[in-house]
Amino acid sequence: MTTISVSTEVRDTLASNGAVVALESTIFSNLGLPSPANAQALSSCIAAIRKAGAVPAITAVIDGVARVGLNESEHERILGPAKKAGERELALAIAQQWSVGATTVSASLLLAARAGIGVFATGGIGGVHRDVQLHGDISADLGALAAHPVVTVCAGAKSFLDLPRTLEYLETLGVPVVGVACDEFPAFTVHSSGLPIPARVDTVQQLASYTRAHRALGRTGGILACVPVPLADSLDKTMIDKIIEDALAATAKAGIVGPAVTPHVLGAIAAATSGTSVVANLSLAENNARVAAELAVQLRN
Ligand code: PSU
Ligand code: MN
Repeated sequence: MTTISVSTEVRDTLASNGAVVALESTIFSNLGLPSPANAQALSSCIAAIRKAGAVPAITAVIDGVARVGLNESEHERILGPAKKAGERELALAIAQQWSVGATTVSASLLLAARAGIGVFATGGIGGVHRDVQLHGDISADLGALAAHPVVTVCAGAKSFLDLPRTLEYLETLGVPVVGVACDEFPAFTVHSSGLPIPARVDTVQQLASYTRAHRALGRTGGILACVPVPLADSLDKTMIDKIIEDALAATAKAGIVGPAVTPHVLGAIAAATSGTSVVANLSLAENNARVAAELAVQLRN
């Protein structure tokens, strides 16, 4: 039994040392972005990757099969209702034949690594949630970043998380965090969190050199490359901070816990910002896809 099905295009590209960028599917499902922005995000990320000379490899579980690389006719499957599949749910999604399992960052990193893909793009990673001492909620994304030899290109972590603790936790796990033309950890839809990150590169070429050195040392985990949302689409930090406070309070009041927290808070923020958070989300996702594709192209040489 082949556990992971890799598309012909992705397999052939990897075999000929071509550039491939893995993408998650949660961000494109109803759990990540509202319709029709989710479809827009999917097509703009795919277009940005192809334009830069790389091949997109969307990860998902479809009809009980873990997939790396979807055909265009299958895209609509991940745009609709889906069940969230983190790394630990992958085996369950296969064994129980989930119709659509939307892969999170952690699940996508496992699938990318198994397929031999070294670069992955997302919007924002999961992290340590606020008030972690009360509920212990730390995203499985962080452990997966440490476990799989894949560079994740992201716009930092969502600002409703505890960003200082998220950075500390990444340090504990030994995950290198590097700013791409920035000195501070980006806060997803906000250009900067104000928190310094210890490493900076100014070009994708420099990021590729860093990645090669990381690999040459035999490090088994990944690198977190942080690319801030383009300034023109960045949300105002003070405005978003207030909205986040309200969204978190509403989520707690509704008794929402565990994996349902992130989709609920994202939905509340989108509603309260009358869609400007969605515009920022689209912009950063496309930008990350482009940078990831440029990196994948560089890494071929
Ligand atoms: N960022 C978004 N939309 C999302 C997510 C992140 O803008 O849907 C998803 C990603 O798939 C990420 C996941 O891996 O949320 C983290 O969920 P949790 O906090 O439950 O680990
Ligand atoms: Mn969680």
